[in-house]
Amino acid sequence: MTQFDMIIRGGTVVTASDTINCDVGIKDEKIIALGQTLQDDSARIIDAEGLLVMPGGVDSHVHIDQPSGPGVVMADDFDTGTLSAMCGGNTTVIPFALQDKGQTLREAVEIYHKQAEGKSWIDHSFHVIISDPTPSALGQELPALVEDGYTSFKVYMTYEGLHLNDREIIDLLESSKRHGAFIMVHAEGYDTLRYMIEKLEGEGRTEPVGHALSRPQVVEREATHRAISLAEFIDVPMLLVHVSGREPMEQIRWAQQRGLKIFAETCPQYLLLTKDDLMKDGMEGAKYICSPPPRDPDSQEACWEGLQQGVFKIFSSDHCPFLIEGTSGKLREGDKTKFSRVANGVPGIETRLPILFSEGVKKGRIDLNEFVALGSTNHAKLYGLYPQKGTIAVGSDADVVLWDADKKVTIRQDILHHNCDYTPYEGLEVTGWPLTVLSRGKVVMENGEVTGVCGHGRYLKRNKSPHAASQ
Ligand code: DUC
Ligand code: ZN
Ligand code: ZN
Repeated sequence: MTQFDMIIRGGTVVTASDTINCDVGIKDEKIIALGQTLQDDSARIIDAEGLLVMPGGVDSHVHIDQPSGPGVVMADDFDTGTLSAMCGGNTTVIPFALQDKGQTLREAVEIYHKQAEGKSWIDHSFHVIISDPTPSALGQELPALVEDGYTSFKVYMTYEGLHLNDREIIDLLESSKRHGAFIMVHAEGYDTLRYMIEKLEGEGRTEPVGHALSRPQVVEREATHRAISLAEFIDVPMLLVHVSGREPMEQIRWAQQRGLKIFAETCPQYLLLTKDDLMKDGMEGAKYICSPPPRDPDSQEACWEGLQQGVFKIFSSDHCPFLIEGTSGKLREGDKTKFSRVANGVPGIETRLPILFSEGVKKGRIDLNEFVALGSTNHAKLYGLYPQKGTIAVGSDADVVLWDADKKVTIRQDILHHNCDYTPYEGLEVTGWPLTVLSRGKVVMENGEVTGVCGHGRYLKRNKSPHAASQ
């Protein structure tokens, strides 16, 4: 019997805490040894000389095959979405299962399981979005789902038909505290937003930039503060998703400095895009419509500060892909589509890690270990997947990315594997790119060539978050 199936030889192993030169020994889907010169004549040797050897990325905020309004279809299903994730150096994704009003939470997750079945290239799990917090959803279904490994739930404070009011959020927080669920919040206030949309549309401002004008930072700041206050009121941890700017970031920092267990995430679009992108000619600006909207250079700087200072624990893509061409995507009413009816979201599952590496590590804003923490380890820790996922350690799944830190790539739509028809980062030059990816010990991408198979990915039941309330 061979000791190892595979040895990754001669690379620089980077985890969230250490950078060491060693080999990685893999057997039966797991990492079983880290050592100076591992020997096994019959093992496959992967030469990692000159490369970084890191845990595969964990993208804990992605939308795949999620219904998004009448006639609107997401561009990626589990096949293309997870393929694109894999080619961007990821080995785990956590998409959302959205509960429609009138649906049980269990019915919602079952729909997404069916959509993912046999179609995932890499491992996946699900967060559940609660839009109908009935007594049975909160009293019976939520605890049963937590027991079954669905341990995180997202709430919208924002959209017609999906948003929860304060009392409903309080009830959800209370239930999550009792059952150890971890709550994620989309913090943009429904009422402030409705007011702004009606006002702008009444003035005839229906073009794409109206999206940014309708959601100034105060809309996000107010809701962020309110969400934090409700978490404090019930005494329960909370994570604010896709934080876009200085004002909400400062609310989160304030809460953390007061000792509250408030966690937060930011995303590539808030480092690289601004409101000016939504002002591009004609309907071009619709490509950049996402919520919250991209803001300004000061907010970009604030998001970097948040990443550097630990205000943001995770960096996710919020991949939410809609076609720009045709009428099943962003522009469902063609060039006449009002900003409030443009499908909301940008693609970015494949470009997340290269952007963080190039703009972060290569430009000296974060170090290699912070890169691994923000792109992989902290996601696994927050959402109950660690140490199975998110690190290179004996006993962890052999989910590994071999990264060329010096490879220069110009991001272009035609090099990406998603099914969207554009990238918001067209023409961006990055340094650093994933070359080879292993998912549970299987080489699924080698020197940039896809070698995996659709259907290799498995569903992951998760533990309760170690940060969730009393368990
Ligand atoms: N919220 C998200 O998390 N993603 C896309 C759009 C939205 O509102
Ligand atoms: Zn959201
Ligand atoms: Zn999202």
